[in-house]
Amino acid sequence: MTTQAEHTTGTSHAGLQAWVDEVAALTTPDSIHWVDGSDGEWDALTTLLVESGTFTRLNPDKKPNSFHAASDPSDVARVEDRTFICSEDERDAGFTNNWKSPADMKSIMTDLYQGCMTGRTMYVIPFVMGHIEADVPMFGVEITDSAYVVVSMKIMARIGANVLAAIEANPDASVVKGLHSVGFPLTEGVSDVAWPCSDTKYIAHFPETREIWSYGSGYGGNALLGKKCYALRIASAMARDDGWMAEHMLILKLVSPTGSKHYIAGAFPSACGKTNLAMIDPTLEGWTAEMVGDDIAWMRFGPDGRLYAVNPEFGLFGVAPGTGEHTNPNAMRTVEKGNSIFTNVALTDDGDVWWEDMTPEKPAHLTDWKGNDWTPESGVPSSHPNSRFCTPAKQCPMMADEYDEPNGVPIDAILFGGRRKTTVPLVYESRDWAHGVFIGATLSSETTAAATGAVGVVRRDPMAMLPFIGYNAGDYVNHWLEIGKQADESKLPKIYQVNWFRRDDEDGSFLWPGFGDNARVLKWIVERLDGSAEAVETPVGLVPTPGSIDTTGLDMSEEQVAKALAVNVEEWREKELPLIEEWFAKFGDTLPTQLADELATLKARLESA
Ligand code: SAT
Ligand code: MN
Repeated sequence: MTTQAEHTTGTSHAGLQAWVDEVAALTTPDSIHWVDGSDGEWDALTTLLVESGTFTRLNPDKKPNSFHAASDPSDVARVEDRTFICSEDERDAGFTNNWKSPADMKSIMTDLYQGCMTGRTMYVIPFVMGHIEADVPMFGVEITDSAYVVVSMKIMARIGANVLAAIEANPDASVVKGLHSVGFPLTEGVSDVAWPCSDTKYIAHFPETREIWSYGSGYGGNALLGKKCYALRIASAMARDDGWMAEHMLILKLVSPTGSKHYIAGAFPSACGKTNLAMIDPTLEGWTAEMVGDDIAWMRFGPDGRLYAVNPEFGLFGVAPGTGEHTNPNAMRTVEKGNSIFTNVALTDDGDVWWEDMTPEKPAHLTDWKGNDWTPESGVPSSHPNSRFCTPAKQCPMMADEYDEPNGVPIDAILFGGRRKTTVPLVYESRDWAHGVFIGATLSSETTAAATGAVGVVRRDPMAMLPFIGYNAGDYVNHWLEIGKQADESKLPKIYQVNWFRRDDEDGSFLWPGFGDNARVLKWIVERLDGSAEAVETPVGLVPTPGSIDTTGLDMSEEQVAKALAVNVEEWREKELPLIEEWFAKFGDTLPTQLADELATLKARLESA
């Protein structure tokens, strides 16, 4: 038996110890701290972060055991142009990723890492994504020089001494190694700042050796290496090799009035209401929803031939602005329980946090995310549009018990959703798995004001994985097709496209109320799975008959529902097809023929319609 005390000094796992020693020799920290994940450690580190000015402790009567952080204004989001897939062969990174050879990237970054932890503590965080009791526990170790990262990782992943003990007990288990530095050494004469970071940033992934090297940023997706870097980019490459799927999906449990349970996974690009759907409060009498996951789903075949999904995360890292009582009461209940970190939101005068649309009425005075006085007349948002709450998933009042199932829940349906003003119906069903893969591979969304660049431009985002596919995008969509071939089609989830955001051509208003009323669409899907709901064949897929969507209690005519469901053949033929052709051309010879065939089928169906 190893004890916790031993863990603070090192590990009996020779390979791991050697790597930690090697990193310490390169980065020259003042001290090394093996993270045990205890509450005492959390107290010590959060106190340290308050003393160093990174954290402001919130009023415990408002948010117990919770903290506010303001980042450097330049370090507020994932940096896609600084994110690299460093496969040996450039082809394996594909057209959706930046690429550098592992040798070149390691040479550049080794120079940056040289002495980069001078004056700092190097933390070693053992973690597991998913359950430690899973058939295949997915271990990782992150080395970081940021205490903010350590405490955020305690919320977002299962970390600590018991994980290290499990790694030591399985010396042959694969362990993803992540190295992170904020890139701000405290050399002679340099004093620390509240949010250390560097203008030089690299987020590098080495899929063949299952390593992640991150430098220069303290922001979530760049620095909490268990999340997008491991659970999506590296895991997608592992999943390709081992016949499973690592996807950017929520997992929802839906219970009907008769008590039947269905599990639904859904992929949505950012700003399409994924978190709100994960925490949906159905407006339909007798229907309840519970959350299993809000961002990432790992799906593997179970012994019964069905696909089982687990949420590999331990916390929620949600966009704060727009989250409020009316849009997502469950998220509000989750953060109110405390034990949370809020980054780049505003502070209220009584030591609480506020962000845009949290409450209909704006507070009279705030300290904004940049530390300036703020009033409703200031004319600028109080919080950064990508400001975040980081909160324990288990605090969510609608968390499903099945979240604790080590091998996950059987998925009945997969949704692909985007934000489209026109063309794409409220919901339609794919004819079969390959057609569903085509729908996912051509998933699109209009850009929003939340990101830089033109607003309202249709951008393709395959399976909502565009920034997260850890290998060649053509191989990735082909892997989806291969998964379908491994299984008995009747056991595979059915695939649906949804679009809550379609507008009326005439007055520009939304054709569908959205939010809790999306449960009406989920109900139709569940009834399709059970074989009771009606659908009509169209060239794009199976669309509900307007009467088969339950509008009880909604002030909506059947004619309006029909508008939301309409397939405009001419619009598809003249506008959508050329966009899909343009998109598929980017895959070059990596486009699977089966998807080229699906496109030809769609074209033929539209032409004969
Ligand atoms: O930016 S993060 O990767 O931390 C979160 C997200 O994009 O969903
Ligand atoms: Mn996400």
